[in-house]
Amino acid sequence: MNTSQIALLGNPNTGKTSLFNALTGSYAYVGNWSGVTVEKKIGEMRNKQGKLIDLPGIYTLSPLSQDESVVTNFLVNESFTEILNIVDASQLKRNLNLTVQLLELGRPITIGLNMMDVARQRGIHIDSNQLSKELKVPVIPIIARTGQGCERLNNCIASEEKEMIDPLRLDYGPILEETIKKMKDLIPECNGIPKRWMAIQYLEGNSEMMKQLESSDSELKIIAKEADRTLKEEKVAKSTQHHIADVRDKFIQNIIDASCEVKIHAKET
Ligand code: GDP
Ligand code: K
Ligand code: MG
Repeated sequence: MNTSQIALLGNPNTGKTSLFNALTGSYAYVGNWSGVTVEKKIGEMRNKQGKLIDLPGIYTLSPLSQDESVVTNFLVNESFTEILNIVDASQLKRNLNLTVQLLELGRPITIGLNMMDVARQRGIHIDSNQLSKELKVPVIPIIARTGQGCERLNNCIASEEKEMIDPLRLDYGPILEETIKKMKDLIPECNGIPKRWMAIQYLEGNSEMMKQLESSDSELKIIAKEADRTLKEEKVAKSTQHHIADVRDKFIQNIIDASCEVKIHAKET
């Protein structure tokens, strides 16, 4: 038995609870995340290879609600060994937005590609091997409701001691790259979290990250404001947030083009 602590993360309604139940035994410790009324659920993996930590379903790390601030706070301050990111195969584009933010963090991660039956019914064909190659992390297709693929996912999680992976490094263009460099000089060391990730999260308006970086917040704010002004002046984007979203959208679209095929009668991608 090892002591893996696996953080289960994904968008709302993607089958997180179904997968949690498929991977853990009947016993789950339930409490609240400290300071908030958001439920915290931790289950023992069936194969006893570690604990699965259920986190609130979110679309992005930037908190709009208590639920979302729990996740950033967890990623920055709690100890865990790897991430299990559940992704809805029938809503791949929307789901990959969170995945990109997790890949930028550089922690070991496995993707459970859920709702494969729904995707198929909608004429969406996903080449999970290709998707895995594009994202450079394991991608296991599953149907959490029936348990299909969950054994394979379980084996994949349990397979080896996880090492840090190279954080995904998107190019946010000269203005933001220069900004990120300046910010990194001001950001203090924090639990081995990449300073680049903290800078990007700060720039996209993650208020939990701003709270975390309180000590240098006033200086960071000036740099971030300057970047936002320059992006607007040079007509790169409407705002920093829009620019970051654009860069990620392009990256995600390329990945979808390379790994997905949609039949003519499909309703959506
Ligand atoms: P959560 O909100 O992310 O915790 O998702 P749930 O586990 O509650 O699942 C939301 C709904 O999707 C439930 O009705 C599940 O039965 C259903 N569901 C979960 N996984 C699958 C799947 O792979 N295929 C299908 N068709 N339905 C699923
Ligand atoms: K639900
Ligand atoms: Mg749930």
